Amino acid sequence: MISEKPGNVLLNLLPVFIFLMMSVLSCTTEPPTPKDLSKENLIPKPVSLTATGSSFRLTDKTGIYVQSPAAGPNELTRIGQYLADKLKPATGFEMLVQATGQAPPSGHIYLAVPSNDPELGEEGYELNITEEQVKLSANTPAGLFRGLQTIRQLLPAAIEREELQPGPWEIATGIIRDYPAYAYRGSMLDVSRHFFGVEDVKRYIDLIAFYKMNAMHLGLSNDQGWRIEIKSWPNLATHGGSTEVGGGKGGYYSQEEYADIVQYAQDRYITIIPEIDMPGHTNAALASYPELNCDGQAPELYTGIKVGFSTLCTRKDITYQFVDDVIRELAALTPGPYIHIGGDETHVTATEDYIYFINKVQDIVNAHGKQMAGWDEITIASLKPTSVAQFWSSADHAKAAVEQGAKIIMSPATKTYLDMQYDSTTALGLHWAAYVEVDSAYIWDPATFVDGVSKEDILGIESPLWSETITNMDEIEYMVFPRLAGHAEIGWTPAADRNWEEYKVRLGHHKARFEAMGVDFYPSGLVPWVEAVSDDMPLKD
Ligand code: IFG
Repeated sequence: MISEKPGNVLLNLLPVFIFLMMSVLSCTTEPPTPKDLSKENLIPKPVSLTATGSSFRLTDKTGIYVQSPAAGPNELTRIGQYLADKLKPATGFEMLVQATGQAPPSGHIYLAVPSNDPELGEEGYELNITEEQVKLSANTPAGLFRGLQTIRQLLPAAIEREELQPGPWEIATGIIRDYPAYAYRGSMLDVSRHFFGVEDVKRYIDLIAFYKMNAMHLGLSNDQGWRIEIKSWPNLATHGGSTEVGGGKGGYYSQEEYADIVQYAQDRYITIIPEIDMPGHTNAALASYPELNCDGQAPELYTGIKVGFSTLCTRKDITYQFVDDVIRELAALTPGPYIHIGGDETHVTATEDYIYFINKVQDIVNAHGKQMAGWDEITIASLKPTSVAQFWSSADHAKAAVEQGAKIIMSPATKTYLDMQYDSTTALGLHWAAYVEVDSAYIWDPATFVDGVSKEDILGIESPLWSETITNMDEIEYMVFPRLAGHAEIGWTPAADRNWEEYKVRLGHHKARFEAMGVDFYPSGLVPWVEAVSDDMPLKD
């Protein structure tokens, strides 16, 4: 809105002035600013970093070259375009992305695969920054994508803002070699207790991608809601998805919407793991089809927050027709290797019926080409080594997984449950497991958390957000951040390199990044938060 008052004329000219200043800066022959790469506040902390003291400056002349034998758009140029799109709003630079068969001219960003560097593995990368070039190399496109997040964090926090910023846009020079400690680093969003639309899920995916996570577990069904269209059992979504905790309107994803979420995650090298919780936590399904109930009576829809009161009828044939149809349709929509079948809190299912059920469902999941995942109770059944147990509460169950050769995802409720209140004053969340402040969420090591479970038994770490008390994106962000940044570091950075006193200082510098990304984070009193510096401040418009 152009204001009329003369005093504001200057204000309205400010963006023009900035653009002119930037243009002068960008073609300035000013010597590179000295910068110390070792002073940057990267999360997760990289495995190794060598600083060389100078800086590379992005200008409106900087392009993105992608080493690629094939000219024209391909997966690698798409990754380059992702970076160009991320950098444009704040810098105003239209960065040209082009494929090249040989080393590009100096002054540009260069993305190169394969680098045939075994130490980097599947997701590692090397970032070699000089005054003339930013070269990011990796063995795979996923490794490049992880390295892009480091480039974002090496630029001033203002790079994350949606409106033009003054810059300058300088990246400290040096070499970073980096790769994750665990293959699985994820978060879980419970979209059943309260339903969250596609845009919220996509934002959640963007935020965990920024911290190099690679797995997004979606809690698609529970007592209070069924959230995914199943064409062979349509009432599951239309009736079972028609409400939520507190009696709101609920909702569900059509199969097209679910496929859109899967693609969005895949474009960020994040695997979607869908969960259909069973045989417990099934009131929404039972309310949708009377024939699924042992007594043939469909219960009312449930909008409270009790757990453990429902079960599928584990000795009825139709139950396994239902499971097979659901898994078949879901597997066809899910490129990732896992289908999570829940299995938790089955307080009204007899143990022998539970074991019978889990063993049959494991066969059904495998028959549809997927590996079964489930909460740690599933370990009382006969797990195949391809199945994965998600440890949340029982050390005995975790050890039983090891005995059966099944891998473990570590999600101890006392450390990773993002619905746990920070302390007794937190307005949102629960505290049945513990109050989990930011330090407590960080100060633990998955490899030593359960006696008898070692690093080799662990696939990785996941932080679940249960949504009994969470109703919108701001509330999600308040409970997830900043604790998830610490979980991402636990999944990526070797335990020997992790220390709360050092980490909290780096985290303090992410306030400006949270603010730039519009994340409604919890400003814990335990973290020395740092105000955004001048080049991070938004322009007064
Ligand atoms: N436990 C239940 C969740 C949720 C949680 C809330 C598991 C595996 C308590 N099951 O955690 O459904 O209600 O903190």
